[in-house]
Amino acid sequence: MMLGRRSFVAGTLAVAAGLALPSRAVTAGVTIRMMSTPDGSAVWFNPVGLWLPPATTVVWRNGAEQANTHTTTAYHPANGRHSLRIPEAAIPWDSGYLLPGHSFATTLTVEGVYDYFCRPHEMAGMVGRIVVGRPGGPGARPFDWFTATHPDWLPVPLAAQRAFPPVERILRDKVVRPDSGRQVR
Ligand SMILES: [Cu+2]
Repeated sequence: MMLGRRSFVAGTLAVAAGLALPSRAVTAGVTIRMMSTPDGSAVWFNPVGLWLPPATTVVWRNGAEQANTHTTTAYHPANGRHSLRIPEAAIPWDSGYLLPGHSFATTLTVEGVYDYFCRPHEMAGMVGRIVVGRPGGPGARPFDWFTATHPDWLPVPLAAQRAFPPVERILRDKVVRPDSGRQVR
């Protein structure tokens, strides 16, 4: 299972590199680190908010020095009936469990707001937000936008809601680091 995931990541990066030709530019990748305190009492993505131009490859990395297992999982009904918080036309991703030393990559091409979470740590507020190009789509709507039309979807937990940086701050700062106390690494 892990071997397959590494192969997928390698394949994704190879495709991205192959597309990085003058006629079909793909912006070089950025890395989001999956972090935790050694005892797992605090968990976070760094950066937690990010603005990117379309067609940027994003790599989530769980460092080899880390002690916990994480995922990067798009808010999308295909991922365990979570509510939709990425653009309708975007392909949802789910890294599966990443042990320390493992990474996952995907390329975001559709403009809009992308909210994602870590499966084991969503309730602890381990979530992140990426704005690709101009903000818009379900991720730019209030957290309860779907309750009347899709009552079977799962709401975003309150701790996770509080952890997302506002879209306006991401547009202003481009890179949003976690709050103080989570910046030690
Ligand atoms: Cu996690």
